[in-house]
Amino acid sequence: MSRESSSTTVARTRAARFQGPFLPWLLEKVKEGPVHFTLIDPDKTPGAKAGEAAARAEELGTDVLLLGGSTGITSERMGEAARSVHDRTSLPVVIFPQGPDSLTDEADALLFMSLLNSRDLRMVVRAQAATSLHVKALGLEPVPMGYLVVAPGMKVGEVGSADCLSREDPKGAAAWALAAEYLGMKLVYLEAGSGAPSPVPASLVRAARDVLSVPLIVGGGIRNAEHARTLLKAGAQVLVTGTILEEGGEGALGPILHEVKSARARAT
Ligand code: 1GP
Repeated sequence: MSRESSSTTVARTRAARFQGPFLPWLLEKVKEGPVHFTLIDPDKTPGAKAGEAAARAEELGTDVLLLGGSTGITSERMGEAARSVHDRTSLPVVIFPQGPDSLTDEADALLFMSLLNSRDLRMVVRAQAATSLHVKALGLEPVPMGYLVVAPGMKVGEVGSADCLSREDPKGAAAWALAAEYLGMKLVYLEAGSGAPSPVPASLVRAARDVLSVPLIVGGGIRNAEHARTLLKAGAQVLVTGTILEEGGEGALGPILHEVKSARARAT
């Protein structure tokens, strides 16, 4: 079903749909303070469950719904999840891709990312070349993003053959982040890996933020308000959490979002 006909059918029941484009919206929003993205894995939280999880996250105050995971996502699964999130929320829905097979025109945008510190050229640029014409045909908004995996890297570090950035080398992290910006990336993401025992160290976040002009996204292992506070203080402009909501942890997501909103209120 086309986007138009599907949205007409359900217009009376769904919340007002986000009107893109996504990147200019995000850049404006980040100017006014930090924001929060919730990551939902359509493999672990499929179909209507994705919409339910997104609605809970929206109620708590998240700003953007990312759909993605490291393995097992087809474009059909991605499409079902994106539709159900659109049905239940008015949040932007953005694909955080595992690869070329997980794309759908039901989303508002795609993080068109390069895992810059991978040893595998497929992760750096070859998969992107294999996918670009398909992205265009789908009419998906591509958002150029430099993706940098920090130790321990978890599953994405493994699947992505990453030479993980050292947790003890802030200058190294700054150099990679700035290289991403100089290559034209509109966003830079420091990723410790989903389920990481602790988030990206504040020293790396601070060093990267000091040299960047584009927004800095930080994710992986953020579990509580203290983590959020520390990363926001170090200069993270977008915090990403996934696991806590997946594990039914609204109790933990609430305080994290409280930190993000407080930092936002202080910034304006
Ligand atoms: C993964 O950074 C995100 O890409 C989310 O990590 O699941 O640890 O919150 P968590």
